[in-house]
Amino acid sequence: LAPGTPVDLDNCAREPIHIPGSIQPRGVLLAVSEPELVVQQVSENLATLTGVRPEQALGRPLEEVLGVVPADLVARSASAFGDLRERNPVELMLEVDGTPVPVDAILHRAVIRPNDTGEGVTSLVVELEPARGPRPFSFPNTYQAVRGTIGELNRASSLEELYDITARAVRTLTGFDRVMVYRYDADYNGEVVAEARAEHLNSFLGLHYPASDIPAQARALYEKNWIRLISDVDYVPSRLTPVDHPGNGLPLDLTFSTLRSVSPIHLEYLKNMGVRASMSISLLRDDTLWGLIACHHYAGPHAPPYATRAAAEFLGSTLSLRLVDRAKEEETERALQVRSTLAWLTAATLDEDRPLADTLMGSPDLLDLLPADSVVVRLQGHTATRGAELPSGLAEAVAAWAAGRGADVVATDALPDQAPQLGAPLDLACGALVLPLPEGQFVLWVRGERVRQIDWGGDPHNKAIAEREGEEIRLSPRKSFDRWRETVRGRSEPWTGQQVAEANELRTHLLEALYARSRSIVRAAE
Ligand code: BLA
Repeated sequence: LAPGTPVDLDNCAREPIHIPGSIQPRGVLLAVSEPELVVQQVSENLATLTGVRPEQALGRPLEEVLGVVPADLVARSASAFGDLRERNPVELMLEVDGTPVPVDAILHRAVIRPNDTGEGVTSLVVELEPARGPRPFSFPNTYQAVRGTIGELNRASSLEELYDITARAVRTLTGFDRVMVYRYDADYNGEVVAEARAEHLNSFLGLHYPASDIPAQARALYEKNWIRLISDVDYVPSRLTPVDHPGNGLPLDLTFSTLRSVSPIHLEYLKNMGVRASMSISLLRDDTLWGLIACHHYAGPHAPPYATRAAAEFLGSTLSLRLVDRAKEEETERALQVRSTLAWLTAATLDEDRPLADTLMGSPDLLDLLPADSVVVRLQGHTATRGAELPSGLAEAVAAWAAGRGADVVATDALPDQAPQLGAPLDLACGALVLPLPEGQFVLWVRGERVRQIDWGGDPHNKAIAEREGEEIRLSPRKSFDRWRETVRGRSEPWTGQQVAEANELRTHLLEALYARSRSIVRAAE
């Protein structure tokens, strides 16, 4: 965004976050040509870690910056077969002013000029971070912890359990104050579905956030690069010099960089939340983002070493795989449950001595078939209700509206919007699924608005944020929740295609039952 452009939700998604032209200064970056390994671009803070100033490095061989042995290690890692990322981190020992300095080198290739295969001319990007944690990195340190968690994930029997195990394990591994599993709905609004946190923190569990909190271009980037760390939100970005890559005259693509400087809008957001360091890991289903593991640190900066981050990322992908399996299992279980309920109800409707309304509202009833806040049936002159009581006449009015639409099944999650004349109360009937039947008969399920009230003001930490909001701070969790509520005002939990299909099946059986009964009435009269 051009300087001075006011930030709003429209231009937010247009910020090109993959080419910020700068990095976070917890490390330094060098882009080098291959195979010569001549330095083409560096971050301005190069000397802080290597003791070599940018102007001494540019156009020079990498070994003049890192030393012969480290440069050779980089060269050998870069030319080895397979995925570069698998070799990361490359452990180097630099010598700066006569002192040995251990650093982690994280390597990847950035495409400078693509060809038909998408590869073309690349530049080797070498990111150096001061080594933290035990050296050499050994599997017992990190891998054992991860292995235990994988076992737990394999034994877990519900989605909730999977989320919880992951949140706890990532927190143990990385030491963040708060670790959340954040799950998207179909519109990319998010909900915190699991949380592991330090005791003194208030809970974010169950909180909702609007899709705009993580704009589309950020989601697209997170589908490619599965982890990002903002180790200190108060950092001063270090510019790349020259700012454009000499190979193409364009800003270096930092999609796969680990030090990429993040969006200033997002930094403001985190500061408003009281967050000092943030990390997030992508959770994918069929290559599409379905959620994130989001980590916060409050008291100060936080920078787990690269190997730990890689282990956390690995847990994220394992969770993703398990979740896909588990979600399918739950779908299957639910489908079986519904089938047996449907079979039972259909069998029961054959008992022609019993009014259909009574049968459908027995046990199991229509709420077992389809989760909703209430269900109303009007059949053979009988009306019956389960769940929350609706204002008198409302069910009939909604059914008449639905009948007028001429469809076999009418499903909406925005009734107040689509039929404002009905005056349906938000808390009771924002969503309706109707089976219009002959002669004013019907089956109607309704769902209330899916807003959950959250008491942000009750907590001292959030109160401070709320007070600052009074002075026109735009982005914060509370405002964020308000915005989510705006986007979902007057909406219920949507009806799934599966649920609509199941309701339709019930309709077919009901029509048959009604027909059979009318014939037996005719027979009896004869
Ligand atoms: C990025 N927004 C993000 C990220 C998260 C969130 C997790 C990924 C970066 C990171 O790991 O910190 C949002 N973080 C949350 C949410 C919770 C949380 C919802 O902890 C809930 C507990 N953000 C806005 C608005 C804009 C915006 C209004 O709220 C734009 C106007 C932008 N968010 C924004 C951008 C990024 C982002 C641009 C990308 C940051 C980057 O990777 O450069």
